[in-house]
Amino acid sequence: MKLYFAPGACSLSPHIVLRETGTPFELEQVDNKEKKTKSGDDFWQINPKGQVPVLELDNGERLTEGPIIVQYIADQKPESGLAPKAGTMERYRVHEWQNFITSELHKSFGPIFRPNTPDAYKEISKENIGKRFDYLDKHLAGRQYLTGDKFTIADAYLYTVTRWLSRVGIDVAKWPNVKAYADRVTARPKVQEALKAEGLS
Ligand SMILES: N[C@@H](CCC(=O)N[C@@H](CS)C(=O)NCC(=O)O)C(=O)O
Repeated sequence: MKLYFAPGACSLSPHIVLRETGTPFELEQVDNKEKKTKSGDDFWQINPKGQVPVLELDNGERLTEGPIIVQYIADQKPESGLAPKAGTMERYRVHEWQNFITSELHKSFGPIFRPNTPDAYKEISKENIGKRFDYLDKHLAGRQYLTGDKFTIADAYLYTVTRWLSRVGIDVAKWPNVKAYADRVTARPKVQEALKAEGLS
């Protein structure tokens, strides 16, 4: 498999899941501004949506959309426990988190990163993000990970977007349980490997 990624972008989530599941893979870095891969390919040809992550399977088929890619990876290695068995309530809990992260967090960061977004809109987005992290801070009290004691694909995603707080000038220390959670995830050996491979540590 090959993962197309941009350092620190949402592709960090499937990158972590590939490592946590012990899946063999290659990385291909994408310049998201120029839409070129490091090997010089036109990224629009690889993903007409022009976005990372893309997972290229060994048969050449390509899968996009981070929350789906991580399910695919985890389902190839059910023994890794990164995603509960399909059809169980535990699995729907993980989906519930994935949907929350993608719709309520991930896409609220986008406009703040864009230089042409009016400042007033950026402030509203930051306020909304703050409210979501207020909720997460309460939820994470007394929990190791989002759904309990086990790290799942939803944690790889939440961790990835939590890292963006500092990029938009929000101090994660405002939410002590989120901060402890982020430190806990950062300390995982496979997460360390992923950060290092993306040049983030
Ligand atoms: N719906 C997509 C969104 C992916 C996405 O937002 N990717 C960002 C990086 S975090 C990107 O590549 N942005 C570049 C662009 O839109 O031009 C998913 O969940 O995978």
